[in-house]
Amino acid sequence: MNTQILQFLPPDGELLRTHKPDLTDNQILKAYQVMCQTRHVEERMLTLQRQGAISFSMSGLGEEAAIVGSAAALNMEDWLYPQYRETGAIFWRGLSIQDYVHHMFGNAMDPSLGRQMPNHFGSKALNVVTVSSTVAGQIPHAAGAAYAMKLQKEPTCTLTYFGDGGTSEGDFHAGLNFAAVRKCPTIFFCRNNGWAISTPIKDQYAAEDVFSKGIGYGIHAEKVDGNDFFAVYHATKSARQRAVNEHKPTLIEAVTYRLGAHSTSDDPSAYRSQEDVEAWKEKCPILRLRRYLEKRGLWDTNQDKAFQQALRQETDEAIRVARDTPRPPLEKMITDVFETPTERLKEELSDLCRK
Ligand SMILES: Cc1ncc(C[n+]2csc(CCOP(=O)(O)OP(=O)(O)O)c2C)c(N)n1
Repeated sequence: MNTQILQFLPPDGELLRTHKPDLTDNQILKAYQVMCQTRHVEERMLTLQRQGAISFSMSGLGEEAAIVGSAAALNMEDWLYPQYRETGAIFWRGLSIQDYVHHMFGNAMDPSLGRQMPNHFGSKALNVVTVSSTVAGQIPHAAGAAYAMKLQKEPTCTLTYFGDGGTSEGDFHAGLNFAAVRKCPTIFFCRNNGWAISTPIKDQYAAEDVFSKGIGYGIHAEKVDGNDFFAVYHATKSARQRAVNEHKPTLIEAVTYRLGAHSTSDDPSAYRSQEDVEAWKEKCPILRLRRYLEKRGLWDTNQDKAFQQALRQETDEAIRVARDTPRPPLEKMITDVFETPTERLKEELSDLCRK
């Protein structure tokens, strides 16, 4: 068992000389831009929640390399089963800022018509299965869908995201065991960000790490620096090949840190020290990739300023449009649940409409 953590890009942005990324410069630039877009949009959502414009938000602050690096290593035909923190993955696949903001407002342009909480995104067109709040529930779904892909001889795989907290759920163990025994083309991607709301990893599991649990199930498993875009990309790309060519699942543990609160309903100052947070800020995945791009002459301060400015404008406009978009009609609350709404549901709706 290799307990080494895979790292190619240290915080100074000097890529290991022996590592040759299997990516074009344009793909690396796109990844950087998607990571910046994710951070900017999620920060704006937090502000909107504080203003009372949206009800709730969560972010992948500090985890952008783990999220975008893994999404970038897949093909568009592969399916993603996110947890809720993976806005960057759906942005990588092409969801527009406008569509994301409509969803966060839960307005008439939100595909789930406001019936889901914000951050419960998904897209049929982009093969991203809608987020559901139940921690780890997506893990067996991803294993099962991958099994179906294998039976149908599709050259695709599934990737499911979850946090360190998710590994304590029965669904994690059921999903890994099923995938190992049935040889499912699945990638289990754990964002080990140190916390499950206020529970630190030392109270979450007694093992040294998460990836070793995969070994116990007979699954190829490895641990990567989750703030290193190249390490995450490389591990996920190899996992994809193993999944599609050999029908073997992989567990990847991406070691990172949740820099923000768990959600807008949380205050982390009640349970963790600011020093830890500051120490992890030094390892910022976005800054690290930007240093790399600058060293290679692929990006500079002026380009960054112009890019951030355009990002602000696009987000401002998306927010303006989402604010002006009407709410979904009330009766939509009871559609898409049963083929024909039950009498009880109709009664409840008419009570609501009278109020
Ligand atoms: C089955 C279940 N139990 C509890 C919760 C409440 N809950 C929501 S998120 C969360 C923490 C999850 O932590 P982790 O899996 O580490 O992911 P992270 O939020 O750190 O990304 C909990 C306990 C839930 N949604 N579902």
